[in-house]
Amino acid sequence: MGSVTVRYFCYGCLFTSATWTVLLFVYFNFSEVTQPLKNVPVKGSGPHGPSPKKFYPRFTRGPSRVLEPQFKANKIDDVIDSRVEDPEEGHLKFSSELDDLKGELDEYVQKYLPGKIKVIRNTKREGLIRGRMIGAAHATGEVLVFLDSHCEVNVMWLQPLLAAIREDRHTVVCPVIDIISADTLAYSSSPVVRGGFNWGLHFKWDLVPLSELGRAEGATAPIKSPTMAGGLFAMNRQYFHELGQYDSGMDIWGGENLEISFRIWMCGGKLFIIPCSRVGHIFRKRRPYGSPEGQDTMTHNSLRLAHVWLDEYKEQYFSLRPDLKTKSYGNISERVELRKKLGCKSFKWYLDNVYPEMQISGSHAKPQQPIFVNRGPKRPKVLQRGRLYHLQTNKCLVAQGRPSQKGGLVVLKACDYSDPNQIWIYNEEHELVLNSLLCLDMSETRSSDPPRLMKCHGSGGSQQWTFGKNNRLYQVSVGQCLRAVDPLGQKGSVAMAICDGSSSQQWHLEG
Ligand SMILES: *[C@@H]1O[C@H](CO)[C@@H](O)[C@H](O)[C@H]1NC(C)=O
Ligand SMILES: [Mn+2]
Repeated sequence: MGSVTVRYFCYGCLFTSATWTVLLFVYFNFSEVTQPLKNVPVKGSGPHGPSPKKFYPRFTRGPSRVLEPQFKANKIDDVIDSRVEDPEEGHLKFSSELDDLKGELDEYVQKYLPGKIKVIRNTKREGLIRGRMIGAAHATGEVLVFLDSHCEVNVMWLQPLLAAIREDRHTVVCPVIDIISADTLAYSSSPVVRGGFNWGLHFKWDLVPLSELGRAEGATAPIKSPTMAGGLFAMNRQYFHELGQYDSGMDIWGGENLEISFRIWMCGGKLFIIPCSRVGHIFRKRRPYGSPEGQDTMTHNSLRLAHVWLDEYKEQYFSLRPDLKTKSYGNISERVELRKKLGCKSFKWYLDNVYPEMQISGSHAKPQQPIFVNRGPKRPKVLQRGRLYHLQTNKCLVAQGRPSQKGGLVVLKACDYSDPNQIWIYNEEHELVLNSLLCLDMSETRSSDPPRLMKCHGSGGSQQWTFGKNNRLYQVSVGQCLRAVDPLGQKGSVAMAICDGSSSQQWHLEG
């Protein structure tokens, strides 16, 4: 079964925009043929030499159950959380589209994957969290692979994941999540980043610390990741159950990815991103579905996880969201019990050992934590200096007001080659510093805001930018690219957007 099958299946699911799909793959037998990865740059082919070639074990089920050779890959259990449409909300047409899909999906599965795929439909909307638990309950294979519905797997994506799990069954693994454009479905590679979070309990991407990269295996080594993005991962099925699956008190969407990440690390497991495994994913511009009665399920879920897992550090969350201190979050006694039963470590242990980069304020602050200390006495080395030129509009990125004004916006204006206020410095910390004064900064808690000029804090995250393929300017913590909002207009506004390689997202730092 090739990625084509998965692709059309996934497109089908995506088409409804209202279903969450969990695909549980159980693969029995694989070839070891290596194929070039679609559209993925060969990492490590630069100054460090070519990547070492990796070989993966054959995954067979052992002598008790030998499969015919033509039976390549195979069994997909699948769960669809079909949304219950409310005619009063005007979804009637939508609902009929969904019914069409149901028929088509069933037909497709019967025709092309007979006996290999199980479609399980929920009778009411459960949301992705309970949806996955229901799927896992039906699965029979050794490994669960969860993929969002809007994914397309790359070649040789699964073996690297399975190999890591085979080595240690308490290892949970994520592929590198490549980008599929929501508009054109074009596939492009992502930089290798890892998962973090901020005290608003939002997931964010971080650059991988150098200490994680310099191993013998080089670019192919698993990357320890403090958190996972949530939609794509694989783990041993029994381990998933032992570890307490998900918190069934969480609703629909949000926060479950941090909850399971903390639980994995704190309760004796490990979480890795496997750079040799690549899966494309459509980063949607917005979530195409709401929650029942419009509740803020992200907040409800985050509150639950804060009360179960964060110990004294939940104050960090509440200091950002004081309104939530007294908000109810349902009954968490089962999850607290689970934490005890599994003998999990403290959140302090997690912060010290898994995510020491996390900034902590207030009474739990680490001793030497003033924000500039981690930069050390020396200034970061300048890598490049020049104007930040926008190719499509022929304009330069400059401060809207004075370049020394903290919190000021940046806009596109006519380039002036004699104006020092248009000169950016790009340094080894991946900061973009305008006129040697302020850093281009992306709010981590309000990622819909445009970037602003802020005091350089030297702790990465919101101020880390990388230049990548197609001249894109990538913001690490929000995982998005800088673009001109209205390239033909006069205002010159810029904003962050899903990276799609379009001309509005092309930049050049020129000296
Ligand atoms: C919370 O749930 C547990 C079992 O899951 C139950 O024993 C307990 O009574 C519940 N507490 C409240 C306040 O409802
Ligand atoms: Mn997704």
